[in-house]
Parts: sequence; structure tokens; C-alpha cells
Amino acid sequence: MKDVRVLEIKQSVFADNDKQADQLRAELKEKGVFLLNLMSSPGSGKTTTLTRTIELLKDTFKIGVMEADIDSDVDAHTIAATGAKAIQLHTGGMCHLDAEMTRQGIEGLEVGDVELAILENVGNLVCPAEFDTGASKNAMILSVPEGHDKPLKYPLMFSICDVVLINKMDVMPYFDFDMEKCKEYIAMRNPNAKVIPICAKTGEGMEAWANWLKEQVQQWNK
Ligand SMILES: Nc1nc2c(ncn2[C@@H]2O[C@H](COP(=O)(O)OP(=O)(O)OP(=O)(O)O)[C@@H](O)[C@H]2O)c(=O)[nH]1
Ligand SMILES: [Mg+2]
Repeated sequence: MKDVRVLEIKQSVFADNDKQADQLRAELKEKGVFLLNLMSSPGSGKTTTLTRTIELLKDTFKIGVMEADIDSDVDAHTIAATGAKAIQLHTGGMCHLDAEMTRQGIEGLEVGDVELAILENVGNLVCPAEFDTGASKNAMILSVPEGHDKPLKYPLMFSICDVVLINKMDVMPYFDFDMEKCKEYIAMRNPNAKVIPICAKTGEGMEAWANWLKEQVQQWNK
């Protein structure tokens, strides 16, 4: 198994997270690094989606991934196996990353020639939504087994995301998931959010998602 670096990131001491986030965004822009913040509840399919995304975009962009978890390095190993640059971040028990913690991750990743950096945030629908990480875009995954009512219960998460991926479309027949209602609830929280149904297991919808991401990176670089 390929070795991956594990970085213990320190809890931030800065009071003004929004300022730190804007500063990090500006620095990344200067370096030509697009940062995607990927959020979801535990097990919705972040790592599985990322491995497929890397397969589709690895010839277009140099990709680096920061895997944030409270413990373990399993996700960083999964990503490293795709050939992408990967680092595991341990949050010291924190359920989210703020901008300064993200900066520590970016420094640990040694972005260098990385054009697309992706942060797999800690699995949680509440805390990560409260902290701007300095990312260029926010994405989230809602998986079918979680239910279509989640935008009603976790409004902030849906309101800050530019794109919502509805994952695990293959298990749709086994759950009472109403896609139209889900889209309606997401639009109530954020009319500008793009919704893309995907199945990270079979690859359904992954091209649409990869194309959306590619366009965002290219537009941001203009
Ligand atoms: N049926 C089905 N299972 C999926 C799909 N995508 C992911 N899974 C499964 O869901 C489980 C969790 O997937 P992960 O990719 O590890 O999810 P995660 O969001 O990264 O999980 P954490 O990092 O622990 O928060 C695994 O058993 C995956 O194989 C899908 O599209 N369909
Ligand atoms: Mg994961």
C-alpha cells in the first residue's frame, strides 16, 4: 500500500474566519489553484465519487485531494491508489474545517503544480456549513437512503452549496425518495444550486458532474 502523509491540523485561533477565508481564496487564485469543498453526511459517497471524478478529470487537471477525518487514513489511501496526490488531515476531534485549518492542509499538500485541489470535509451536515474554508466552490452529496427531506432539516448546508449531487441512484427502487420534492426543497433553500443525480457505483451522471466541475475551474481561471 502506497504511503500517505497524515497531518495533524491545529484548531484555529482566528476569530474572523470570513476574513481568513477571503485571504486564502485570493492566495489560491494567485497560485492558480481551484479549491473545491466537498461536504456530506458520513457515508453518502464522497470518497467513491472522488475516485470516479479523478478518473474522468486526471488528464485535464493536476489534482490534489485533502481527506479530512477525525481519525484513520483509509480515505487518503483510497485516493492515493488513483494516482492523485493525497494527504490525510486529522482534525483533532473537530467536526469541520475552517479557513485556517484548510490553509494548513493546503500547505501540507504542497500544491505546487496542482490546478484542482479538493477538500473532502468531515462527514457532517451541520458544522462544515458554518465555516467558509476559502474554497472557490462548495459541493455537497445527498444520498438517496438519507431521504428527500434533508434540505428542510439542514437548510444552511443546502443554501451555501453551488451544486448538490444526489448519489446512490441505483438504490432508488428501495427507498421512498421523491426526486421532484427534493429538487423543490433545494430550490427553496438555494434557487441557484445545480442538482445532478449520480451513481458513484455505476458511473451514472458522473460525466455531467465532471463537466460541471471542469467548466467551473476553467471559468475561474479566466
Ligand atoms: N449502492 C451504492 N453504494 C454507494 C454508492 N456510492 C458509494 N456507495 C457506498 O457507500 C459507502 C460509503 O461510501 P464512501 O465513499 O466511503 O462515503 P464517504 O461519504 O466518503 O464516507 P465518510 O468519509 O466516512 O464520511 C461505501 O460502502 C460505498 O461503496 C452508490 O452510488 N451506490
Ligand atoms: Mg470518505
